[in-house]
Formats: sequence, structure tokens, C-alpha cells
Amino acid sequence: MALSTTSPALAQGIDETTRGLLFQPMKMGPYTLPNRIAMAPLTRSRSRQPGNVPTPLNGCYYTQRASAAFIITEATQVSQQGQGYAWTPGIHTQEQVEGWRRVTDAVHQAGSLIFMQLWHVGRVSHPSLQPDGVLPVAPSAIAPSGEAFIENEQGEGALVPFVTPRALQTVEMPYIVKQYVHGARNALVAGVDGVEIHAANGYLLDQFVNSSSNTRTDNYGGSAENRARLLIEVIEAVREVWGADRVGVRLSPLGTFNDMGDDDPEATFGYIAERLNAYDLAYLHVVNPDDRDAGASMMKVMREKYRGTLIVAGGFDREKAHAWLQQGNADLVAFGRLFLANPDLPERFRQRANLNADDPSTYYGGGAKGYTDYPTLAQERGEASVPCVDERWR
Ligand code: 8OZ
Repeated sequence: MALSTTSPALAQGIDETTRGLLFQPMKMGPYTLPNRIAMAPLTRSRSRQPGNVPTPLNGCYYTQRASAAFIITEATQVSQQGQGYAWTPGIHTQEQVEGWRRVTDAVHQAGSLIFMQLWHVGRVSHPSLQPDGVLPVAPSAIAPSGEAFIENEQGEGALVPFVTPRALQTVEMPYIVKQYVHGARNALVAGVDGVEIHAANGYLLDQFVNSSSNTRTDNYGGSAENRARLLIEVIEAVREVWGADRVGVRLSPLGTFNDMGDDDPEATFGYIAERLNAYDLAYLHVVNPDDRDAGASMMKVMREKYRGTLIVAGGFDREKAHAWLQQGNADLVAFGRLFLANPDLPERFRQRANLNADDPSTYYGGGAKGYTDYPTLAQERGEASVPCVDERWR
């Protein structure tokens, strides 16, 4: 058939970007994704208290974003020891599993897939969040600079200085792996479609990987191989529960959040990227480094060394995502802040529509405001009601 100069696609304002890879379906592990626009994990600190239990409002929030290629949940602690911020959800109690089950049922009903991000914060915590008020644990007894976000005696969020953590003994390491296994098993019962091991942004696994936070002299410190040992043990144990093709891993090479730093980041993270090839994981998810020159070089290393599905995240907009996919630098792009403020982000991208601005004052804690009240295009036009007032969620 001859190409018409006024094709229906062009008449609808659908341009080259829309026909590009952003909207191409793809296979990821056992799943077929409808597009390349993933929802990045976002800490929102809105679980029910006490108990850090996911709520119907959380389910509403995720369901609103069901047009994503797939959803990655907010970081979810695998144990009480793994919690580092007030009001984040867990996946270590029966109540939490039941809360998540309602969330995943709703997301599936809305036609999407949801992976749970499994989290242990290590030293990025505070005794007030720890069982019996003990010290947080870490590879080495080195306090991060900065402050922990805790609940004060009035029940409000408060920032307090980090404490010096307790260095884990070598004999405790299997217990850390078991915490991830417990979370992974619970995630299975909660009905998620896969899990993402959070090894980014300065939390426990990243603390082991980066040389600045790991001065150990046992098998878990020193060489890149040793510093990656806990991560590899966690991947192998979680794979036993889920099968590798439903397990993703998130890394943040060159990241400085939570006081991270490494002596030779390209060697360390290049080693890990290469090592991960052995597992046939669902994906590797990399936070794109801020630093322009070193960041570009690092991403090149990650893309070259890792041969599986690569997701990138970190400040992408539509044009940049399109360019990265078209140039073959990544297979999917995860959007955080844009998805937070635009529940129908893929549709807005498709139409090149205006985007809602996000409100940082409502990122953490609180209720529906700044959470489930960002409008879709259809709501803006008055053509759709707000799904969260559905009976199901009362
Ligand atoms: C921002 C605030 C609290 C937690 C991460 C889980 O950086 C987080 C987080 C981000 O991965």
C-alpha cells in the first residue's frame, strides 16, 4: 500500500517519537510489556501505622499508573532491621503481605504488572526504627553524613543525625541473605509479578559494593569480587524463590546519595555488570549518573558489559528517553517524578500533552493530596471520574 501524505497517524498528531521505540512492545523475562515506559520505584511513606502496612490508597495510586510498561513498587523493607525511614511499607509481616495482596490484585485488574523492590537500608537508619532500639547494621562502623527521617514523639516526621552503625560479623551474613529470602517469599504470596533487588542509592548492598563504606578485611571486603559477594549471594538466594527471569537488580554507579563513593567505580560496577550476565535476570536497572562526562563513560561500560535487558532511570524526559532507546543505549526507561505527577504518563507522551508539575512538599507522608489527586488528561477534560473514590477503595 502506498504511503499517504496524510496518514491517520499524522492526522492525529502522532509523530516520529510515537512510532519509535518508546511505544514498541517488548519481552522482559516471561512477560510482554506494552511499551518501554516503566514506573520507577518511589518512596512515598504512606503506609498505615502502626505496622507499615500497605493501604487501599496505596493500591489506588499504583492502579492509576497501570498504563506503565510495568510498575516497580516503592522500596519495601524485607525486615524491621531493613527499615530506614518513617512510614515505608514492609514485606515481612502477615498484615503487610495481605495489604500488598490487595494492591497487586487491583493492579492486575487494571491490566498491569508490578515488581516489588526489596530493600534493606543498612546504616541509613536510626535506633528508633530498629527492633529494640539497637544500632543499624552496616559493612563497617562508618556513619554516613546526613540525617535519618524518623517519627518523633508527636507522631510527626523529623530529621535526626545518623548514628555510627554496628559492623556486621561474618557469621551474620547468612542471616542478612535470609531476610531477603523471607521478603522474596512473602512477595510471592502478595502476588507481585517479580522482584527488584535494591542495590542502589547507598543502602545495605550498595554499602558493601562501594569502597568508601566497606573497609572489611573478610571475604566481604577488599576486592570488587568480595564487595559484590553479598549482592551475588542475595541474587542467588532470591533466584531460588522466583526464578532468575522474574528478578531485577538496581544499581547506581557513581551515585553519591547517602554518602556513597568508590575508589574505582568503572572497575567495580563493570565487574558487577559482567558478573550478572551469568544469571539471565529479568533486567538490570541503572540510575543514570548525574555527572555528565564520567556518567556517560560509566553508562557505556554498563551497556557494553551487561548483555541483558537494561533499564535506565534518573531525570529522563520524553525526548531524552526516545533518543536513548533509538541509539540503543537502553531497552526501557523508568520515570519517577514524571509518573508521580502524571498517572497517565504514556498517554501524555503519546499525545505530546502538557505534563502536570510535581509537588515536592507532598512526596513523603500524608494522604491523597499530592498522591492520588494528580489528574489524567481525561479527568482534566471532565470525561473521567477519579478512580480512588470507587467503592472498592473506601
Ligand atoms: C528518597 C527518599 C527516601 C528513600 C532510594 C528508597 O533512594 C530511596 C529513597 C529515596 O532508593
